[in-house]
This record gives sequence, structure tokens and C-alpha cells, in this order.
Amino acid sequence: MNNHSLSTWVEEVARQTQPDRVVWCDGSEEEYRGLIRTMLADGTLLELDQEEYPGCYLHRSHPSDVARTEHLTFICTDKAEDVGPTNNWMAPADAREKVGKLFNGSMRGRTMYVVPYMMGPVGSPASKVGVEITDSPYVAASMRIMTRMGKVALDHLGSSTDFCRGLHSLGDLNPERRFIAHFPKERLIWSVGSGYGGNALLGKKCFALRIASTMARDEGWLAEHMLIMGLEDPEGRTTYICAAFPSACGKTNLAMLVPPASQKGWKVWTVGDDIAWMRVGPDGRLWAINPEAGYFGVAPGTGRKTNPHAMDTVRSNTIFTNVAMTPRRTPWWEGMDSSPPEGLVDWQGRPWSGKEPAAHPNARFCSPARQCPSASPMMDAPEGVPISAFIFGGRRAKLAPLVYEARDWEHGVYLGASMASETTAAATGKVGVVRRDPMAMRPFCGYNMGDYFGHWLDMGRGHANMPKVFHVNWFRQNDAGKYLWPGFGENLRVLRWMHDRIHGVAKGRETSIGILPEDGELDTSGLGIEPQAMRELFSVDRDAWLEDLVDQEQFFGSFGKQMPEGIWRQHHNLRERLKG
Ligand code: SAT
Ligand code: MN
Repeated sequence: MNNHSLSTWVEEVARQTQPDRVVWCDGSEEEYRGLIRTMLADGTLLELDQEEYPGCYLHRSHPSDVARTEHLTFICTDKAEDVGPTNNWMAPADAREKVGKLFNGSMRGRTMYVVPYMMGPVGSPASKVGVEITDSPYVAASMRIMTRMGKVALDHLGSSTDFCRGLHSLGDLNPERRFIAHFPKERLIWSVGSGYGGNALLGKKCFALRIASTMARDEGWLAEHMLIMGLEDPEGRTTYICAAFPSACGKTNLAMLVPPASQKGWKVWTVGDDIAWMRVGPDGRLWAINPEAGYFGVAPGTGRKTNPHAMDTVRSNTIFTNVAMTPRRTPWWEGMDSSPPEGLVDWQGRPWSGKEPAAHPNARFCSPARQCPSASPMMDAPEGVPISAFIFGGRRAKLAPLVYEARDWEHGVYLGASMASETTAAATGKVGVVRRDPMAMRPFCGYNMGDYFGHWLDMGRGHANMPKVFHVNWFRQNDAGKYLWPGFGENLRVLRWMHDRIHGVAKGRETSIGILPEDGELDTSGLGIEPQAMRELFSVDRDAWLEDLVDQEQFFGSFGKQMPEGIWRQHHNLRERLKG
């Protein structure tokens, strides 16, 4: 290794954290097996049945460390306005005092792993290098699944100083001493006191979203919380789509969708399930790469019926976290299709009581992306894939119809900015509360979201080929609390309408909120949905929308002068149209 700024930083960190040993990770298979052996020996991992689940292991995290902790996540900039009302701000000097000090001697008795990794395909000009220093072998092993790790990254970096530094220590896992601090200007991340994915695998939310979003603003590109999929039609033409949903709202399911038998000739290709980095190409279109190389997906609710491709993906080389285990040493979770077997052990290793969920609701699988049966051949393409549509969506029992389309780019950005969704177990805190979550980026935008909306509007200026924008809601319920739409594979029918809009086949129908499918344009044949339920799925309750606009106004108002004119214009126009 021949990178002075990297070796200097590693030496500095070792002096501060005092590990017993320093190991530079090369990303090899052999090294990965060694990490697994270490963790099997010290109980960090349990071996699952190697015949049924070859290369699969179970990790049980500390019960207080099972999800992202947004209240302990900070952006450290000179001024509080830089981060806006949706982020926690900490002055850099305070961070050094409060967070920096926690690293003093924090790796004593442990091994310090230096993990160079690359976000993005090998050979892509859009790819970026990060280095994570961690005292967790679980993190080092997971990073090998989630990123292109080791030698490839160092080769890409060469002697450049252009890499994101991430320092991670488990510390004492006490939530009182848990912080995830980001320094966008320095491209630096400090994470201490947590081993959980989004808090500890620093390439993911910390670098690829929070730090990268600030780089993207400065350099004129987009770093988004979006899946990337290719939709192949019966003629063999593939249309690429990105979709933003909050954590645990079905991005992985949509990215791996298996069309039902009724949808002959259609196929979905998975490029990514969580993050998209996008730039305007020479053709004026947006081109997207998936910076990741693995899936860190929610296990509960994943089954043969809901996501068969995910079930195939996790059958080998997977690290499960906080799932339950059967007496046969196979993983088990709620929604896995099979009923719970006798002798189940819950996510904390206790005989399952049957009273509480056996798997933690935010239990995860960490699997190599290429194992997915629908993995796109374009997943490693250095140029990425051209995006024809953005989908925004949340989990909302009421209000938002199944699908509608924005009238133009500015309206589309407004649809993203006004997104709201019920909270999930992916973050600590109450589940099921509606909160505004613009572009599903509320927990992940590394700067003031008012400026972020402005950046989105700017991206469309002078580019006629920006993606069309759609909004979906798979989760609408009737008054009895029953889902109105079957979802999962049947969502392909909604994707087909978008496809028809993109390729100029469907006309759509203008309404006050946007463009809805014209009667007959959405194929519902064979679904057995009552006409009344279809009407409800697409109904626009004027009073409820006007009420939502009051909440929206308050939210947008919280950004003060940072809120761009274009978003307010769309907000006011919608109100006028609804009243009209
Ligand atoms: O934060 S994670 O990346 O661990 C999962 C999520 O919330 O999207
Ligand atoms: Mn996510």
C-alpha cells in the first residue's frame, strides 16, 4: 500500500484507540473465512445448518442495538442552518469533545481492521472509495458482502487523498455513549457504541447517502435512497426505473419482483435495492449505478409468496442478524410461510415464548447481490443504466391513491418533497406514526433539505430527458383496515401502466393531484377486486388532502428561506386545484 495520507491516518487512529493488533483487509475469500472462524470461536456468530444453508451464519446483536438510532445521529458543520430542521446538528468542537474522546483506548484488547472499500462498479468514473477502520469483525465481514472491498479499492484509490474516512468502534455498546457523527466537509464519519448495520457499516447510509448527498449537491449529481430495477417487456426491451420508499417499506421486494403467471413475457431485473447514485449522461438522461454489492434486507415478511428471489438469495453465504433459529439450526422469521416449528429459539437465544415475535421485526439478512436470481447483467456496468422513471411512495393507510403521475419535473420534485409514510422498525422509536419523509431521505440527507429540494429542481433545468415521476401507495386500506391492493408481484400491473406512459401508449387522465390511469389502462383482470374497491383505491378525498396540506405547509415552513420557490408554487397550485 502506497498511500501516505491513508497510512498516516491509520497510524493516528491506532495511537488513539490502542488496539492489540492492526489488520489491513485485502478482501480475499481466505481472509473472509478467517473472520468467520474468529467469530464462531468467540460466539459472535453461530453456525447455521451448512447443508441447508451453506456459508450462512447467525449473529445476535445486543438487545439495545437492533436498529438505526436517528436521535443519536449528527451532522457536524460550522452552522446549524447547514443541516436544517430534519437533522441533528453538533458543532465540530463539541463533537471532538463528546464523541472523539470516546475513541480513546476504545480498541484495547481488540483487533483493529482497516477496511478499504469501493462504492460502485470497478472501473466506473462514478465509483468512490472509502476506508472504514473498525474493531468489529462482524462489520469487516459484512462490508465484504456489501461493498467491493480490499485490493480493488486500494487500486482504484492509488495515491489519491480522495476517500471517505470512517472510524467505527463498538465501544461499550452503551446507548448513553452511542453516536454517529458525520463531517461532510472532511468526508469523515465517527461511529461509536453500535454494531447495527446502518450505524456501523459506514459505506451504506453514512457514506453513500449522508456524505455522498453533500458531494452530489456540490458536484451536480444525485445520491438517493432508491432501488434500481430494469423492467423487460415482452418485446425484450428493458426500461430502468428507480424507486424511493422509506426503510422497511418494500424496496427489496419491488426490486426483486417476480411477475405472476398472468403477466406473460414481463421480467424484472434487479440492479440495486437501496441506494442509487445518478449523473446526467452525454445523452441528457440520468444514469444510475448501485454503489453497493450486497443486500442488507429486512427478513420478517420475506417469504416464498412475497419475495421468492430474496428467499433464494439468502440460501447461501449470508449473515443473518436477529432472526430466530429452529432446532435444525435453520433461520426462521415471521412471514417466512412455514408455521413456527417446535423448539424455536428467539432472536435473543431464548426458547420462544410464542407471545412476542420470534425474530426481531428489524432482523436482517446480509447477502451478496449477485446471488439474486434476478440480478441484472448491468449491475456491474461502469456507465450504469439510463433511468426513465422515478417512483416515490410510502406506507399510508389513507389518502394517497394506488398510483399517479406528476405533470412535469417541478411537480415531480414536489411529489417527492411532500412524501409521508408511517414509521417502521428500521429505526428506534414509535412504529406506525405518519411522518413527512421527503424522497425517503429524511434520515439520510446530509444537509439542509430545503437546499436539497433546490438541488433536485436544478437537476431538471435544461435537461428535457429527466425521468418521469410517479407516486404509488401499495398500502391503502379500507375503513375496516383491509388492504385494498394485493401488492407484491401484482405491483407489476402498476409498473406496466408506467411503462405505457413512458413509451407513449397510455393516455392517462388529468386530475387535481396529477395524472391517473384512464379507465381500462390499468390491467386488473383476474384479480377479483370489486369495482367499489378500485374506486376507493383511486379516490381523492378532497377534505383529507386539504388537511394534509396544512401539515405539509407547516413542514415546508420549517425550512424557512431555504425552501425553494418551486416547491411552494406547486403546493399552492395543488391547493387551488383541490378547492377549484
Ligand atoms: O439503516 S440500514 O441500512 O441498516 C437499513 C435501513 O434503515 O434502510
Ligand atoms: Mn434503506
